This record gives sequence, structure tokens and C-alpha cells, in this order.
Amino acid sequence: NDSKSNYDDLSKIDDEDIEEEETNLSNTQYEHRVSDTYKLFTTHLKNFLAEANPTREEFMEFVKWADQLGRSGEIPLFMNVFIESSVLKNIYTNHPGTQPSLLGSYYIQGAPILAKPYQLPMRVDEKGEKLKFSGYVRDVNGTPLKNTLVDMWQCDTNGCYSSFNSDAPPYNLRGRFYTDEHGFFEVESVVPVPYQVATDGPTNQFIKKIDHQTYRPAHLHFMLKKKGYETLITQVFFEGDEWLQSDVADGVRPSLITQLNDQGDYKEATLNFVMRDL
Ligand code: MBD
Ligand code: FE
Repeated sequence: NDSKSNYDDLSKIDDEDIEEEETNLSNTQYEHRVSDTYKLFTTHLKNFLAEANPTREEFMEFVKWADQLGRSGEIPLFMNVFIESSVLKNIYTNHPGTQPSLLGSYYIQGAPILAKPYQLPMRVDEKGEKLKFSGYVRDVNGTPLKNTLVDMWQCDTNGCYSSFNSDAPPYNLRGRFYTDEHGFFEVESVVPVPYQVATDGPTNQFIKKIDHQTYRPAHLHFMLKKKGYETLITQVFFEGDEWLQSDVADGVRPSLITQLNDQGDYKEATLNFVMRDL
């Protein structure tokens, strides 16, 4: 239950229900691209080191830290916090459709397929305010996308994700469900809270060294799948959250922020999604 890495699973992310996306590159083109990218990395690394000019002792300290990062299982976490956002911005800025955001480190496949009315699996005594989240899923022309598979996951009120840093059942606050004939869905859950991506360990040490705070704003995770459309991996945030401007993982995009409305005994939020056809 304390496993911090699910990276082996993520290589199989396109499961049975969706056909494989085709790559346009031939094998040789792809190998050249990888080779060019590694060379570029080496060049920039050398330039960086020329500028930073570490001592031998400082270098050995860094090696020790990197070794601890690997042994702790936090390499995927570190990558998702410090690198994923830039990769996404480079691909998706000015891209039609909903802005993608971080997959993060806590996705797992095979969440239960829900029956209506949709409610994410939760403990009988699940803490937190009741949330009703809804949205329409459409294509870039505004046509509703019925039968879109919505895979949703989130943290509990302790900021913990089931199957990782949590004692909850493995698929707690994780579920999959389909949009109706209008491309609409509504799902009940609990309001997520801001959480610290790492409270101890090498990733946390790194965050402290760069003088950054360790929180992410509260968010819901989504992965939307429909045949013929680009799989949309994104997150939804809430207006007024104190960490929107300083998200340690830089996952916030203004178009992904929505209002959390008070409806008395529950909160209500909505965001519409636009999927790009392949
Ligand atoms: C998460 O849940 C997350 O959203 C990010 C960005 C990194 C690690 C875990
Ligand atoms: Fe998250």
C-alpha cells in the first residue's frame, strides 16, 4: 500500500476499449528522434554544468540525492511534479479542445465501471463535503460525444490517493462511467482538498532547496476516452483555492478552473470538456 511507483502499469495505458493510436513516424525516424533528443539533453547538461560549476563534493552530494530518489521509488513523482507540465505546455499550448493537464503519479487502471446515478466508490464514513460534479463532453465543433468513457480519480480529505498513501480500499474515490446521449454526465463524490505532493523524502528535499511551497491546489483528475478522439488527460480546479498561483507541479491552466457552488447540504461544480478528433 505504500508503493509510490506505478510506472510499469502506465506503459499499458491504452487498454482494450480503445484502439491504439497510430504514430506517424517510421521506426528509423523514431530512433533518430530519440538519438537527437538524448544528444540535445547531453549538450544542455554540459552547458548547465559549465554555468553551475559544482565542486567535486557538491557533485557527490547530488549523486547521493539522486540515488535516494531512485531507491525511494519517487522518480515518477519527481518527473510528474517537475517535468510533465513543461512537456504538456510544449505540446498543447494553442491546441484546440480542452487543455490537458498532469496525469500525475496516482492513476491506476481498472477502476470500477459505475451504474447510474454515478457515485465514486467511497467508504461509509468517508469524510468531506458532498460534491456533485457534472459536465458535457463535446467535439471541437460542439457536437455532443455520447458514450465517452470518463475515468475519474481524486484524493480524500486527508490528501491521500487510494492504492498509494492510504488505507482506503484500492479503488476508493476512483470510478469510470459513460456520458449519456447528450454527452452529459453527473457524478457524486466528495470535495477534494489541497495536498502536499511529498512530505518527506528526496522530492520534498528538492522542493525545499528551491524555496517552493509543497502544495498542489485541490483538483479532480480525469481521463476521457472515445474512439476516434485524442485521449484527454486533464484536471479540474476550483476558484478561490489558495494554491492556484503557486501549484508546486504547475498543473493549473486558467480554462480548467471552475466554481464550487454551495447548494446547502452539498457543493456543486461543472466543467465542459472538448475532445479533439484524431
Ligand atoms: C498527483 O496526484 C498529481 O496531481 C501530480 C501532479 C503529481 C503527483 C501526484
Ligand atoms: Fe493529483
